[in-house]
Amino acid sequence: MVNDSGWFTEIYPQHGSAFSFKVIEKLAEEQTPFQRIEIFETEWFGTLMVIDGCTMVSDRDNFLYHEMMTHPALYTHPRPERVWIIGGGDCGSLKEVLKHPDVKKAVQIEIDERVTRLAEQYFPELCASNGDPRAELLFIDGIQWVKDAAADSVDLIIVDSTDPVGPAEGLFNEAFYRECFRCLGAHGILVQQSESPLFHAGLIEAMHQTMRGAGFADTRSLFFPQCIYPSGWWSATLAGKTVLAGFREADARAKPFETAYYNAEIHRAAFAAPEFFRALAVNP
Ligand code: AG3
Repeated sequence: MVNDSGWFTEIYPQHGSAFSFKVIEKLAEEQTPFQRIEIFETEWFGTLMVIDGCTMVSDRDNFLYHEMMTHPALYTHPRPERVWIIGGGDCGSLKEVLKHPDVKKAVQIEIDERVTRLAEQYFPELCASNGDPRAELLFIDGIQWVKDAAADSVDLIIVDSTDPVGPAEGLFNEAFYRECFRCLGAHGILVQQSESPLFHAGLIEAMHQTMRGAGFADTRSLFFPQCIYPSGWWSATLAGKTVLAGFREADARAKPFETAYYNAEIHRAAFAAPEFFRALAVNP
């Protein structure tokens, strides 16, 4: 909602706080069968996509999220060739995945085609690699896709979803994680956006337990700043079929592509858990 002075605010009612953007103009608004999508031109953050009142991507800071949702997991896996992105309709994660020359196939499974069509129009930079012959864009239910897929058919599954309410709710439970586990190859990794370490520590802890309950041998969270999301501090959680300690550090140091945030030092630092997480058995 934009107020009379031209500010869009996402309110976090359970946490007595909010984040606002000075809006220049509303560029688009659409109710799809799944959700309400709005696109704003803002004063400093550039173009902003909002879904059901929640901020999704801005031109200015999406690099943080998209780089940290992809490169740490890609450099943790010994040889990631087959990648699925569940959700991620703005194509920002897809673009980062395709920067890895080892990736042979990247399938984006987004339930709402309108997210991608609006991203193509208003976030052309994020969609710049969509024509890559290794990329495939599907507009179907990711939960069903994973259920129908064969065992050992993917190396890395990236769950780039909205908050765990509405269409994304079914992406945060043991049944879904079990299907992911089944589809992953020997050193397979699942990485999922896991909300704010400050606001949603309980959710992160539950994710670790549920992922392990689904059969994963190891789970680990990583942390990064994201000022447009609740609390300004965000996380992603990895679940591995094998131990997740360590990464292909030499490869990360010699990465053959540009990033704005990710590098080998950031990779290492991102997995350091805050002291208050010790009691939660996250990153033991
Ligand atoms: N996915 C994470 C969005 C969660 C933000 N939550 C909120 N604003 N309440 C973003 C999709 C980027 N590809």
